[in-house]
Amino acid sequence: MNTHRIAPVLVLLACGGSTKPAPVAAPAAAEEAGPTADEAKAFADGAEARLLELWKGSEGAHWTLATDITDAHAEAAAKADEAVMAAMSEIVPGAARFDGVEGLDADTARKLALLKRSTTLPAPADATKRTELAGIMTKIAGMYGKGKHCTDPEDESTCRDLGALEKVLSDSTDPAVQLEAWQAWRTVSPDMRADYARFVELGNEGAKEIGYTDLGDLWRSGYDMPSSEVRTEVDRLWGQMQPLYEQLHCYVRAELNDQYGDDVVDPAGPIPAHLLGNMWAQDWSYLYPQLEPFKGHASLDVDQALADQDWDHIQMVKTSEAFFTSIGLDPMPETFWERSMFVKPEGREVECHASAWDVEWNDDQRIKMCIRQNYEDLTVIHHELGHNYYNHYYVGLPPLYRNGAHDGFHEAIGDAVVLSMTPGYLEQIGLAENVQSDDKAVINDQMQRALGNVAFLPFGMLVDRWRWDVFDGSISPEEYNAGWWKLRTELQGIGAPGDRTEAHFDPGAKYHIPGNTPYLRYFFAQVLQFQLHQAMCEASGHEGPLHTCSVYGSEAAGEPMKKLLSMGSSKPWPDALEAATGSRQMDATPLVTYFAPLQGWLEEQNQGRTCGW
Ligand code: X8Z
Ligand code: ZN
Repeated sequence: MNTHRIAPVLVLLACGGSTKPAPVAAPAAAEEAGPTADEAKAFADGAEARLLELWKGSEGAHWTLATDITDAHAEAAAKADEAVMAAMSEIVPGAARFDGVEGLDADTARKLALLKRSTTLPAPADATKRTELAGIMTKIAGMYGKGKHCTDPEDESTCRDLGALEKVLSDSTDPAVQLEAWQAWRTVSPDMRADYARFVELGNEGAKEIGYTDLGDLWRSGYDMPSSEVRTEVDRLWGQMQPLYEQLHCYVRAELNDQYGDDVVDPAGPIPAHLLGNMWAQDWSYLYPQLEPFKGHASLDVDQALADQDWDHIQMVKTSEAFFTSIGLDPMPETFWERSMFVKPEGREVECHASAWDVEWNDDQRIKMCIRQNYEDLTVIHHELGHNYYNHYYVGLPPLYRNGAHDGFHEAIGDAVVLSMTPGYLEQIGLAENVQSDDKAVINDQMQRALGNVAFLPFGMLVDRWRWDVFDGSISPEEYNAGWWKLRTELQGIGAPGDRTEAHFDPGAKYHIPGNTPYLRYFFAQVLQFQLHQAMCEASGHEGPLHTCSVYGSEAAGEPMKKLLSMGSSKPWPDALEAATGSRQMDATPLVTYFAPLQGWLEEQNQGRTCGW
């Protein structure tokens, strides 16, 4: 299980390669004399081979479950997870026995380090607790996947699932109707609360057993820097971008206040969470028609174009793939087209949250989505293919290296391509016409993008801020919801609509919480995608401002991308970032530079307004 599938309940790594299981413990004789470098190498290679088999089993079981949620499939997935966790309980302490051994070759040293941080959920060594933990995880993930709200629980026809409720939020402009849908989705999560608290206990116990202070400490240890420095790194990057976010927030709030009045939107307070067009207020793009800076001026309506030309899901995926091949990357394997789940099937429950997989660990690329005919899903397809391309280009590496340079890189690949979907590109592929490039068109275009990328930033940060606090006990189970809303308000400037109490469990209504997928990756990915875009633009010979660049059709632009992808996690991430971009640091300058025209425009609009909340 790995970062290329986005439901990594247990393990951060992608896998494949050698298949021979090997003993995991260092030989007893070695202990007396002190373990040697050769023994360390044998251990790392053996652990890798053993994990490969287990990961394959788990990946297959999870694919089956996610595409057909049944009790039997949940049980099989839980069993597969249990087997991975049992092996991890041996492997991680086994790897730690080689700490300080001298003369390790670079690969063995790297693999041992990766082994120690290669799980997102270590179980306690106690087998009963392990079974309990695996059961809880498949149970709450299933509650999310099957979640629906029924006005009459006896009558299926009164039920609405997440997709239906999201559509109300994005399409309606009636706050009462939106609020009702927002609240309805949050009826799926209160029942997860007790299980979630138990998961925290067991996960922390497992993390402590393998040498971490808690689960959050383990998650923060995945960035080739001391885990204690990750918070500072996040703060540094957020500091670069915060002024831009605050300007956007200020403008959006003022516009919504104009539209709905003081009773609905406090002109000086947080924006109520149900008004932003997205179930989690993490992406505000659906508000674009209401917020368009220069109304009717050269705006793009890709949703309309997709509908008018009746693009089906295959055309949408083919078009996304064609972008990647245009920059010199390989086509997806034939099996991708045969084995993927592109649309929501009839007659069975599936997990619609989009994900990308290499189920058999041998370039068995697949995506699982419930594709809708709209621009949002066109971008999500690119996002998922970015995962598939990573999987594809590192498939020849040893199993432990089949992963992103860090998890944020895996999330950034497809999104970097989306930055090249400029109005000019959309015109080239027939989804826009009469595109203009004057200042007003630029501001319109930037507004549309900022409502996605910039609005997302504090959300990308806060999901794991909440979990870190939950894992280290600063937020107790009695304060789960209050802690969530405190962060939402402080960081995002988004407020709870109506009374949210501890009878609710609003974090559980976000996929990655019951799915136990770390979220900081998406924050880092926002920063990295602009760095990568900039590097690809430079490689393509682009001249002019960053926001005018599309690398579509430039094989030269594919080179830095391929370099990054084919390194996997074989080297610390600064090496991979340097190979692709020349920089060894995550840096939000390209993002801020990209949005400079919009930021200037927002500052003018917001003059005389009190910003902040
Ligand atoms: O979960 C995802 C992807 C799969 S890795 C669809 N994303 C986050 C989310 O939906 O919350 C992409 C953006 C952030
Ligand atoms: Zn992703």
